[in-house]
Amino acid sequence: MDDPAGTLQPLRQRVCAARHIVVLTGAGMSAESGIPTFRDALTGMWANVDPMQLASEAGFRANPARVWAWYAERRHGVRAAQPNAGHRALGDFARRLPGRLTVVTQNVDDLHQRAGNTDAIRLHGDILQDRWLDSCPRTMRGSTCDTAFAEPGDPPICAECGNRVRPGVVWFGEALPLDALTAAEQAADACDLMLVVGTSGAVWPAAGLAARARHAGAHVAIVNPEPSDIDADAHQLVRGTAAGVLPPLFAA
Ligand code: BJW
Repeated sequence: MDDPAGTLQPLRQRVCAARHIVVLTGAGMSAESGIPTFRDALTGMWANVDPMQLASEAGFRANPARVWAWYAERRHGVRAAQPNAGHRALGDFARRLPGRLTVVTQNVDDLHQRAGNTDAIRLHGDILQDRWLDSCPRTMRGSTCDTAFAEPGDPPICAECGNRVRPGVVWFGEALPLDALTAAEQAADACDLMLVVGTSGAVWPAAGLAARARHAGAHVAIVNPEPSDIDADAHQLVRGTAAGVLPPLFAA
């Protein structure tokens, strides 16, 4: 969408006039980079699987090899992907006008960072990082889990105590990183414009940030080709894709 009819013009004027903009992104932000969303009916990663089997601690403990393999495949996809025109528009804007834009993302890929939003707030972790599954059971004895090995296809484990390595993402039922959530809430409270891009608004507490920003006085616009669960929290709905809508909105 390069907006020949000028339908984006009023929102572009808000972008130009805003003192501080928050862009809250979800999986749709990276869809045009070739990374599948979760809940889209035909193409989403969860179209045919139970999310709790793949994105919960219980699911990992029940079948670590299956979950590890799913994440390994996704990591491969993330490394192979490139930021799309939407990511680049936000990165260019931040470089041009430092301090005017905060990107808050639910995405676990690194495409915002690679596009130039190096300080993007990550609510749901980082798929390219690992961490130990359990708090280290060896700490009391003065050492820590630090030696990992793995059978092919299995997640690495501590050679001494069997503690497993897991992906560094936030699964259902787990707390979001407190520093990231606090920073996102503060940004939502302080911004005068929030754009919500490519999220179904199905997952909390991220989904609550739009209503929070609106309550604090911001203009809220949702960019999504489809309806989302939080459309009622927005002043404005823009039916388009991230790579189509963001470049004309954030152009120099
Ligand atoms: C395009 C496009 C294009 C397509 N351009 N757009 C309050 C009420 C009810 C439930 C809860 C609540 N508070 C907490 C809960 C429970 C739960 C929750 O929200 N459940 C709901 C499902 C009901 N939340 C949690 O468990 C959270 N933890 C928590 O609250 O802990 C409390 C606690 C406190 C203290 C101690 C302990 C606990 C954690 C949530 C973690 C979410 N994790 C996942 C997986 C991450 C790892 C991984 O990647 O594998 O995060 S789930 C998954 O959903 C992923 C995403 O970040 C997240 C959101 O999905 P997203 O981004 O919206 O994607 P989709 O697929 O849903 O939507 C894509 C959209 O893009 C669609 O709308 C398309 O139309 C659009 N689109 N192409 C623009 N080109």
